[in-house]
Amino acid sequence: MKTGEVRWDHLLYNCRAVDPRPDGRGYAITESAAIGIAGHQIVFCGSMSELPFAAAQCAEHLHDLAGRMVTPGLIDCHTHLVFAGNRADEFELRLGGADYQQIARAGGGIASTVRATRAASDDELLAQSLVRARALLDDGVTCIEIKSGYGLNLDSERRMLQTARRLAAALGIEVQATFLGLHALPPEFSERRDAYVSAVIEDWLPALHAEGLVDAVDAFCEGIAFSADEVRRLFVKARSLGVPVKLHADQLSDLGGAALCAEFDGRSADHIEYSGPAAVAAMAEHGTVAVLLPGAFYCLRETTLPPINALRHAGVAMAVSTDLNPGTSPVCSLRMAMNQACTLFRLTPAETFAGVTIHAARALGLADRKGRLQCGFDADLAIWNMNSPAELSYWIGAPGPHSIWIAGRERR
Ligand code: DI6
Ligand code: FE
Repeated sequence: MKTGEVRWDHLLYNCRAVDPRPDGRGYAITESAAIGIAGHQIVFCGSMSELPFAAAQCAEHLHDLAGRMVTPGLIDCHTHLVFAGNRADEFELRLGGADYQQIARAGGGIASTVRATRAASDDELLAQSLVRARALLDDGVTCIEIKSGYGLNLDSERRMLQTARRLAAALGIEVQATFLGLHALPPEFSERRDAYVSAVIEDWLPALHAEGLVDAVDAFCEGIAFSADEVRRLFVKARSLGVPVKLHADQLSDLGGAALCAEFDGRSADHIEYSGPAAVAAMAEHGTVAVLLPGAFYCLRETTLPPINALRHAGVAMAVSTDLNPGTSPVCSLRMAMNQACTLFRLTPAETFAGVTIHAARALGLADRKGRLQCGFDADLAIWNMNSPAELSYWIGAPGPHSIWIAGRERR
């Protein structure tokens, strides 16, 4: 390459680059840093003094970041943000003394969001969901996972997954769509439980997978939802189709869900408040990420903590996510979940930062190209008016990032 030749599309310089460390111990910080972007990728990340040419000759577009902090774009690896309506009425009932499981058994809960979601038109569903997705982006998020599970019939589950794809296109971000057919038993199957489970496993999953709508499979393994045996059948089918699995596991009770998920080399076991030592050992052995969802813990006033110390000592990667959903976690801010992870679960801010970057990427199978500021990774960045990465977890309701970059393009 000759001196003076323009090589990259963008050079961001005069910044503090903060990368997570996989062990969650501190941060990898580069002062006076520069980040080169070509196409959708990071092609340089290091000290300005290591640039191959004078800054002006490195790239077509130069961006002086005036000392701001740059992190990988945040990743929200567990959301249910596609749905219609909301459940503020149940919030009031719970404050009046009803509990989540009682409301669910009385036909409220997930079933009430299913009614609203089925009734919404495609465009209404997209419009209502876009508001929530935009709120996440405004908070520094550049990659989102979205689950189905409020359709609970083939057509409405398909519409939810298609809405996730339309959201990705509308926002220009990467969205992973997860099929969560085994979320709740829909009313029309209330007397035919086995028929529902079989329809999801034998018919809907293969059909939606064949349509290219399924990036992963999830289920709600719980007393008020589906048993470990039913989930096992689902996972066997998913494996035969080559679809990765993950699980809502051990959230309200210990049905052995996290261990089951690990047994199937699950990408993540999520919630895990009631998981025991065997589950932690299985997750460590199989490299299954623990996705911690403190928003649901907070909203349900749960008191049983996930086994954080055991996970830490076993070296299980811990991700942090919003669980954004209308029932148990109407949390539209990943930084709020970061704060809750520190305050409620006693994660360190450095662990929490790793939990929304490198480990969240791993929970989505994207660890080779998202969640880090490294050459060859996607140019998904968040630029903050902050000095220290601990501020990401510390502030509550503070202004969002100065700007974000997604796939090499600046937003906002
Ligand atoms: N666990 C949860 O916390 C959400 N789904 C799940 O499987 C709750 C979903 C809802 O109440 O709408
Ligand atoms: Fe969830």
